[in-house]
Amino acid sequence: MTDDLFSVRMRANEGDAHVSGAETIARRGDVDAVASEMVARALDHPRGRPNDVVVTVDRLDEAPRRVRALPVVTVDAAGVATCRRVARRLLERAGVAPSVVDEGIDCLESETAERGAALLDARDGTRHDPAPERGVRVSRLGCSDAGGAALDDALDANGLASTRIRDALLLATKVARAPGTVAELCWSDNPDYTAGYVATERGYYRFPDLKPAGDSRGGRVFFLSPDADVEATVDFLERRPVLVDDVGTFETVAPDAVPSG
Ligand code: WAQ
Ligand code: MG
Repeated sequence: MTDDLFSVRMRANEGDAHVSGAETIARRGDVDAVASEMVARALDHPRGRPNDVVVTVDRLDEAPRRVRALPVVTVDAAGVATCRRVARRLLERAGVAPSVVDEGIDCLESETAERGAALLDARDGTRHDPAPERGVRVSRLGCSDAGGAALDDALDANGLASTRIRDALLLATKVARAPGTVAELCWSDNPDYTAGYVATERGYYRFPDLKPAGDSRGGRVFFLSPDADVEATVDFLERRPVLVDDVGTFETVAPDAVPSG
């Protein structure tokens, strides 16, 4: 089985600037179609006209870990202030110090578009990613056939059928399962997409408005436990293959129902 599975990764640049990237795990017979679809999307990306699209295909050298997708909780809140207040509560509950939540938000609001995520120590905010101008790019993640079908059905049944949400849930699931991570904060750099999420081992908490419409700043921050082995965390995120093979629960909750403490 492993023999037949490949990591497929794409990154596109315009000059030195990152435009887009994508990654999945595909069976040998699907690699060609998956790779050409990634190239087509890269060439037609709203963020820029890449002069450079790199696709990397490599056979997995170990069997993927199989995991269940995080439970999805949509927080029924409106407005950036309310959404950020509840998001902050979740991050603090997961062990992120209040000042480090602010630092995480600053990372997402910085003007430079990174291709990966910032790694911050949850207690003191030390920045741990080896190349902060690039961030850490999570790779080698996908779904099994059964997991992908179950996920698509569940997303559809809950009014969440979207490649963007699907990809984000897969990524957040791998990050939450990584050794040393305690939480993730994300919103898109697409100016029209204001939703974002906080993910912890307990769930993928979606918020409709984590940033104002029209803002083209966004990104990802992974908060690390103070005792994390950073090298092991980065190795897991970049190199250890993970397949989602089952779905979790889906629910919508009022902001006041989101647990704190
Ligand atoms: N590894 C690390 N960081 C990444 C990766 C990756 N594989 N892919 C993207 N990023 C970082 C990078 O800095 C991007 O600029 C940033 O995240 C945003 O990426 O449930 O669409 O693809 O409705 O714009 C949240 C979905 C969507 C909320 C997030 O992110 C919901 C999204 P985008
Ligand atoms: Mg973890």
